[in-house]
Amino acid sequence: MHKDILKIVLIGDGGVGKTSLRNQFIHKRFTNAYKATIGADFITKQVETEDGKKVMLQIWDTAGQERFQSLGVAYYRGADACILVYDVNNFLSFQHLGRWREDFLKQSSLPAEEAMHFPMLIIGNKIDIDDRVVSRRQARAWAEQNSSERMKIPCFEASAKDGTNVEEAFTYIAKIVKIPQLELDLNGGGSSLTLSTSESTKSKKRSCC
Ligand code: G3D
Ligand code: MG
Repeated sequence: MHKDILKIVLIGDGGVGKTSLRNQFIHKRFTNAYKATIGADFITKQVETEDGKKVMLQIWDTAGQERFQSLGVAYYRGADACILVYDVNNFLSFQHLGRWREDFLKQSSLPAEEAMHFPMLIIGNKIDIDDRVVSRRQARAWAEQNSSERMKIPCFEASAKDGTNVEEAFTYIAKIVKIPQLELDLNGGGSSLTLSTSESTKSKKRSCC
């Protein structure tokens, strides 16, 4: 069966830029005007594969409940992938990635076999600020440690402010989610799967570790 709406949850400490990243991806804008989030909500955006298949990304953002150090069962329920966000200028937010990952796996009640291979991607945000304390190497090491044989965690560095790598990261998440229809095509043709948003370019450089 072809699943064409993917629930993607944004996870990470408050202040790392989750809301700003989503705004940049959806509206191509950096703004503070979205601050008063009322409840956890989602926005959908369509991405399109190279061979024309359309996939809807339903991207969930928190309502600030990360301050309680857990996002709750309802937020995580039915997620197809999660994006773990930290701030490259804030070491604690990077250290907390493991805790967020555990919280997700625990609350989503995935069977152990599925939890091991669950699609995840990490974004180190705010690279436009010149005060970095988390290196690419550290991020790569974390991703490797938490990857499984079948599911490698890609890591991106981005800036919600100037847009660097935002579209690339969100689009890439669709690539690592198990979409049976796409897998069939891949197995059959042996082609590589490249995704782009409907209105976007296909030529941007990927900055995944
Ligand atoms: P959150 O949703 O993870 O809690 P927000 O984070 O998106 O609300 O962002 C928290 C603060 O970081 C905001 O600043 C926002 O403008 C800023 N921010 C987010 N992403 C970036 C980025 O890539 N670069 C820079 N320089 N700042 C960013 P305020 O001052 O409004 O709290
Ligand atoms: Mg937010």
